[in-house]
Amino acid sequence: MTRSPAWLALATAAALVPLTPSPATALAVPLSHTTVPAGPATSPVTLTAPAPTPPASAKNPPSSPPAAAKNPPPPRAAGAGEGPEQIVNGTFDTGTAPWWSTGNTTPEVEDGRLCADVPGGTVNPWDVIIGQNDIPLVKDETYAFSFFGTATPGRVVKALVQLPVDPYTQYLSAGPELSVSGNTYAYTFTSPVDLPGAQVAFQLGGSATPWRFCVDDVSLKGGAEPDVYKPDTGPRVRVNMVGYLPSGPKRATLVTKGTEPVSWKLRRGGEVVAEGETVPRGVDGSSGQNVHTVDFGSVTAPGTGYTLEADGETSRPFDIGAGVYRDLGADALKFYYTQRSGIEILDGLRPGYGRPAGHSGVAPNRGDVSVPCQAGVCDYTLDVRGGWYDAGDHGKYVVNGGISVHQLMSAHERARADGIHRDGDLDIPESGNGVPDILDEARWEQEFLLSMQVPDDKPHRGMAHHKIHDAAWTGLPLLPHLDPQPRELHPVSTAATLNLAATAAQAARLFAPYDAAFAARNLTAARKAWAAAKADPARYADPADGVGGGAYSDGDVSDEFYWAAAELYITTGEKEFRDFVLASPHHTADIWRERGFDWGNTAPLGRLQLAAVPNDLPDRARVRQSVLQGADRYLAVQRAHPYGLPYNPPDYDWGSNHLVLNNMVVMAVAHDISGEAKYRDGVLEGLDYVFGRNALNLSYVTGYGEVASRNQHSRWYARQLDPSLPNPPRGTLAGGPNSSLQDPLAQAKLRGCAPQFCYIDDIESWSTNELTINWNAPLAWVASYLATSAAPGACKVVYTTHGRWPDGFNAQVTITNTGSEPVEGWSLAWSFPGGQTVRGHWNAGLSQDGATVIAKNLGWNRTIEPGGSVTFGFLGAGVPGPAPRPERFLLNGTLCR
Ligand code: 9MR
Repeated sequence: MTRSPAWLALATAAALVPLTPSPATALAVPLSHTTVPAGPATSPVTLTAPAPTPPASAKNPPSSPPAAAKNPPPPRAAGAGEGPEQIVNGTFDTGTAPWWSTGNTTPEVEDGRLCADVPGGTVNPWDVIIGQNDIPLVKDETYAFSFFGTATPGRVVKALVQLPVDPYTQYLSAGPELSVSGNTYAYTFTSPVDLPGAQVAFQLGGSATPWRFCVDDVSLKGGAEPDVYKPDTGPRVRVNMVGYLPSGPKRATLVTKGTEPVSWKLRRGGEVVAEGETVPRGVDGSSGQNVHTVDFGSVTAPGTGYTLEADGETSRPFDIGAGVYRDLGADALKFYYTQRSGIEILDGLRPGYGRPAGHSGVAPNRGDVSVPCQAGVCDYTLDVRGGWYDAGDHGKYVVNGGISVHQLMSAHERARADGIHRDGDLDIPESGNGVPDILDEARWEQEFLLSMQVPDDKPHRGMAHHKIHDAAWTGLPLLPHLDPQPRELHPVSTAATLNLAATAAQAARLFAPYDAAFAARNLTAARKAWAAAKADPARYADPADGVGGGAYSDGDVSDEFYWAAAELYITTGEKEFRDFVLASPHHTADIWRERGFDWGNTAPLGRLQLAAVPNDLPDRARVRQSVLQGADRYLAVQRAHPYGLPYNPPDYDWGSNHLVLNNMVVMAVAHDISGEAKYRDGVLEGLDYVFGRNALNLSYVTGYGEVASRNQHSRWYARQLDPSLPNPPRGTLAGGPNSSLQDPLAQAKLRGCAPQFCYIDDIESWSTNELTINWNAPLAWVASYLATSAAPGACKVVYTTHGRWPDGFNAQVTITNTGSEPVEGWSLAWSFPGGQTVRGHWNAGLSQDGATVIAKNLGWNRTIEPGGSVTFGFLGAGVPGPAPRPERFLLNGTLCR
């Protein structure tokens, strides 16, 4: 459950602050000897000894300027607007002087820019440098530093303004990720020292392979105002820009200085349809804003173009309608196809997103058909092609893949009787194969997870490799098939092994009706993984293994054990797994963290599954009750929050949007269990935050709402960097506010942000604005829940198993009409939790498709009068394993409780 620190913080390299300062000093050669009054023209001249800077050096400025300081510049007033340019020849109009470089690269002017071939095979950023010295800095003055840079292929570099001698104190340290097409980067900093001879340096080393760097318009201007980033937050009335369900809560938030109630008006087409007074809520800690709330829940009339007015401001328009989320489920799921590795993405299926297969053994790719381990880790290669790319990088990680594929399968398992996930609904290559597309999509990942399991004849057999990714980080943009990096398998871990056990056990039961062999393969893999994890229960991924891919380390896997045991128990009903579940501390502990659950906190997955999926656990009633307790906690947080957020830690986590959504998953399961409307309302109000009722007035889902995230960090949806590439597809969730600001852009723009403001829709902000498979998964789950969460019908179903024998059973079903109107021409749907199938039947016609059964009246019993019932029965066949009663029944499409 513990986390590694940052993936890229380790990587970006390695970094803003070198962890192991090297004493090595690079030789620097002047680019133009005319300006350097030293040494014979043939021998390199050392101008400076560029080297790393120790951490936090800016706090320890040198006590006196270096002796070389001869002509300190005249002091200037701080903040005096645009100050004078301090860089000499930053536009390279007059050649390369006075820029210098280390001896291992030879900059030249090309098309008006300074360009240089950067050698491969260096280790540290400071092994290759291009710089300029003798730049005066004035204490307390704020400077604006900017440049245009490109890297071919893309690379992270270091851009520094620093002391040119030991201890190389950095006054500005940025780690921009340069792309092939190039970008302008701008930063501000305030100098903590008076220093006549500072250095501007581009540290370019640390790459295994050679690349080309170009830079232009390098500028350092003194006296600039500090760069205060002010997002455009539009009108101060914040609503769900996508809309509100007629049957759901309808709240909005007003940002205002006022502390007294003000009047609000809801308008449609110029007409006032409702009005009232706001409720002052004081200063909200998550935004730092003084806010009021508006409740217009009494309005239920469907319509488009509603606006809400208060305090002289008019909200962005929104709809009220039963269909406002109609496409959300499919859009959130379609995201996975374009994340696929190892297969061509067909433009015909995703116009604008077509691309060749990534990492399928075609140069310049160097994977994933026969991937070796990192040096010293194993002596074999694995074919691990396929799966989904985790995020905006090309890595594939078992722990993150695990929770993602689990949530997709769970969305389907929950709603099989509802029939909302169908074959053909996602436009994927497998559409039309008779299997619901959501399962086909899940299988794409599950096959990859299976391939990460260590073969039987190798050490650590049965365990899963933690991850496979590039040997070094790549820059943006970079389409998957163009990634030239070597790919490596990383060591096995208990966490990855348990993710495999859990998802394979789940896949075994979900694929059984469609592909018995695949189901059996999964069950075998799950059992093997479980045994391997039990035998090696504390093999943790190294938190420092974050170069070229995320670390995803987790030093407590007792929760992964619990989740895997729960899935294995549900699938097999076996005592070993039941006993493990019952003995696990996670089975009874309060596991409902306010911060939500995620790949590193998986106990809630086990608990939710045991509560939601039919099984014979002896304390299942208590387990179900515990979900309501968790949901009540999130409801309480939400009620206290003036933006209606069921998540309110003092600092927001990486990927906070999916943590918000996962808290909503708990509420949704509580609603399924109890039928209490307050839980569904909680889910709906949580969505308001995601779709614009927030401090930034922004929808975090691409294509949803008038103003929405669209520049999520990705190497292939990189339109912000290369107009020939697309933005992320509609239905892509941005990670969202992250108080830790791990990336340089966020650090430059968002410093000091209140939690909700720690977000920027910029492709460079990988710590606030990435997209991932595990973030879209709860969005897809919640959308799928919404499509099946309408108020229950006036009916009750009693399903009784009268007899069970080794390969069969006899069941009777009674439907009671608890309403006041007759039910005409009824049909009843359910799905079998185990591998049950219908054989003979009486008093109703039964048909089965996959696990789902539909029972239809026989004409003579087509009417169920108010208060009346019908009873029918059937003979069923079972497969080995548990065959619990189905629990979810839909009568003519509405749920019976
Ligand atoms: O989402 C991950 C977050 O929970 C971790 O705290 C963070 C540091 O390990 O890593 C995040 O995951 C990133 C991964 O390491 C690499 N691919 C992109 C992921 C999302 O930013």
